[in-house]
Amino acid sequence: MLLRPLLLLALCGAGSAAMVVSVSLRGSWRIRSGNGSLELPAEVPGCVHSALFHQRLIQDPYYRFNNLNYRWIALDNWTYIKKFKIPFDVSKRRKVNLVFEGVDTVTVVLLNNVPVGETDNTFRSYSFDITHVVQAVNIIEVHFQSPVIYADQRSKVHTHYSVPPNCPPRVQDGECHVNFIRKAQCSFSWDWGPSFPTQGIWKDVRIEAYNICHLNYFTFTPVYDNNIQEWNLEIESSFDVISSKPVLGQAIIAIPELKIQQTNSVELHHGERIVKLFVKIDKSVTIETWWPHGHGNQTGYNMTVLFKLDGGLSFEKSAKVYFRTVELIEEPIKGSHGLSFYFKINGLPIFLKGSNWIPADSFQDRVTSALLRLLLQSVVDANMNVLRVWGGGIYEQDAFYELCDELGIMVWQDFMFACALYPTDQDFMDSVRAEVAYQVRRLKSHPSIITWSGNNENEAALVLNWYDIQSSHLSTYIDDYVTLYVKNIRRIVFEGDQTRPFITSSPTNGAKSTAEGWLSENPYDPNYGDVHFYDYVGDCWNWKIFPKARFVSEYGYQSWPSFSTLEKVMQAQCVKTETEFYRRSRSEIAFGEGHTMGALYWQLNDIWEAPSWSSLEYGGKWKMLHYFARHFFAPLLPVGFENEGVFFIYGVSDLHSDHKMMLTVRVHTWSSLEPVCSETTKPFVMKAGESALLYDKPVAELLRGCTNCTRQSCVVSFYLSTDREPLSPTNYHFLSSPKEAKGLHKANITATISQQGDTFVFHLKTSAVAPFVWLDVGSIPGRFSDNGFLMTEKTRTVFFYPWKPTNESELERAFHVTSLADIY
Ligand code: BMA
Repeated sequence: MLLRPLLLLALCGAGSAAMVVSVSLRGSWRIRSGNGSLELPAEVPGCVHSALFHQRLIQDPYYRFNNLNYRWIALDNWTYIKKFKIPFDVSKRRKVNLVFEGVDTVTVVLLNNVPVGETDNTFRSYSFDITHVVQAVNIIEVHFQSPVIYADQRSKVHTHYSVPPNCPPRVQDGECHVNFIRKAQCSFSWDWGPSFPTQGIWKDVRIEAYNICHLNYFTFTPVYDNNIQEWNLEIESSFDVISSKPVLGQAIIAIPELKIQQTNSVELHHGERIVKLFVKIDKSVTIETWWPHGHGNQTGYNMTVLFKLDGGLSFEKSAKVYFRTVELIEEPIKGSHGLSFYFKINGLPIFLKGSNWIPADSFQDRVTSALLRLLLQSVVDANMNVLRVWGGGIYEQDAFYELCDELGIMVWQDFMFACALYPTDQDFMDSVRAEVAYQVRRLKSHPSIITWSGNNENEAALVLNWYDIQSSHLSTYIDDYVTLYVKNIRRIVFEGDQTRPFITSSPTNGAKSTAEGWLSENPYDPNYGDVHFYDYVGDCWNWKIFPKARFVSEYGYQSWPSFSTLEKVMQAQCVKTETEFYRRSRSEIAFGEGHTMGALYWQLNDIWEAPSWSSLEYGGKWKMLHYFARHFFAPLLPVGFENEGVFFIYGVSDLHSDHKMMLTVRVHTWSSLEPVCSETTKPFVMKAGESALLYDKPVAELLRGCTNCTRQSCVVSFYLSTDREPLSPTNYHFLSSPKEAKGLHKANITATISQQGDTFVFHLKTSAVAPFVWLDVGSIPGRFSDNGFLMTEKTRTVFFYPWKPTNESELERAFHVTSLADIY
């Protein structure tokens, strides 16, 4: 049976020969294994694994050890096949292209048995001229080569020197030489993810036919001219002009809310033509800028650009335009050697609070807009304002960046290179160049993206010699590094976009790395650039082990998903201690170190169900860490810690204005639900965008004032408030390890559940003080307003926000509560 393709007409006088016709080839295809023993239906966009699973030819690839059982899938060479009819007279079209928005990865494309193109890069689009091959009825075949075999072959032909690492650690059961293929680096396995080297047409595919000209791409960037303090808009469009005569017409740009209506004449000559349009926005027009979450609105303006060309041909593009500036400030700091490293958005220094994003699934066809919305909503719900799209995964789909724009999530966008050295052969570099130019063009109009970054940890890998390179060979690898990230990626980024900074690596020393030939001796220098910090040996409840760095773009601890509460305890508390240390270090220099302006823990999300560093489970359920993040990233936060027997509380404010408030400090005994003492400071002014010391008292003195309190029998809580309302979450400080707590009873915690609209109210009652109270409703999707908390009062109300319809009795049946004393 012939499949009926979807026909889309570009805006123009219908029936006109000028019109551009677009035929989607999405939907039903067939796939065939290398030797033809398997042939089955497959959806496009999609991948082979998903097709096999949907046809029940394999189990869920994530089940038990199926990553090993199904290794054969990636080792085979699959073919995607589709027979389709062209629903118009192709002979009347002078140019017909076959366009792939994304192919994963290495293929030869045949149309009617004629090779029409090849692909080798997941991260770019391809357009193949099929004018002389296309017929009324066609067969397209996309012959994939196993990515594992391809990578292996490429590494073998790279004979002059090796490009490490060869293989991932054995425990990961992964594949080798992923650095030789432009595909999600984590698809060959990572330390939190399985090896599923997918094959498939993972994005849209279509046929475009035209006679006169065709709009290849459309992109734009708002640019702020600092000298005259005026916004401009730079719009770039690329046309393929078939007509030998120049095509004349007009480009009409309209942004009604800004009262902009501008008409430019255009004249398109034969060939690939780039049209650049500039819109000067008059100073008298008030523009509301885009702000990160927690700092203001995400105002955007609807823009249409209409190209009205000769012969009734027209192209229209609509987009949302957002205005914001971003600067990366690296300047000397008084009292410290080194340079600052922080971002100013719209001129305001912003502390970046967030985490690192990895692909939400090994199989991208399972990542829906709804899932992205759920995960990204959880980002802002936890008071984060930034995500780093980590370089071992993928450049995310458009919906991801659109949601980040809408929700005010800043994006630190890595290029997709991670924890490896890379070849710089001509064809590898050609592929990378096309990838970078394409991605910059695709993504640069998003205000959410605040910086480009060349790679993940490759500066460190090279200079700290992770791969045991002989020193006599080092210069070759350094040359390759500079060729790839500086002479190519950086150059191409700046050709396409000068509105945001470019960092060569993460971690890096920034300007210092640049000055030292792009590779600093120690990219982890706390006085320059960003650092990554992992320490699984030291006591992570002790803030003294953490680096007082300018910016910490990765740090974290592992935990199990749902089934083990104990691990979650550890992970949440460790990341809390570390993040609070970074936030309180924002305004101070101690022994030359400090002015920390970013804390992005590793990692936000999971690619499958496994123990990992994530705060969200696969599917989006909040771990205890994510509930903690909501508190430790709160805009106004009191942070408590001890130094040399003295208890300190700092206030941290991310607010834009000064506020008058008070600090209340309470001491509770583990054995009673009444605080044993409480003190409230005089009102003081918490300065905007600062951290400041609010309170200090020797612990002995604090305890002396509270009857019978010892470090083991008591715990401290504290919060900021006006005389009417609390302004911050209630934070707490353990005076000894909770496992040494004296007087801590097993708490009997009960809940009555009622419904209020879409929300469920949990009225909790406890018989005793309970640390780390963990409420669980099993597999009912949703999140609580708070969880993992210290319950020092008899009752507490917590809300449950379901993500799917549920009811009281279902929740009652699933409800389970634990606290620390249930585990120890
Ligand atoms: C970081 C990341 C990843 C890794 C994580 C945990 O450095 O860049 O490579 O998954 O550590 O080990």
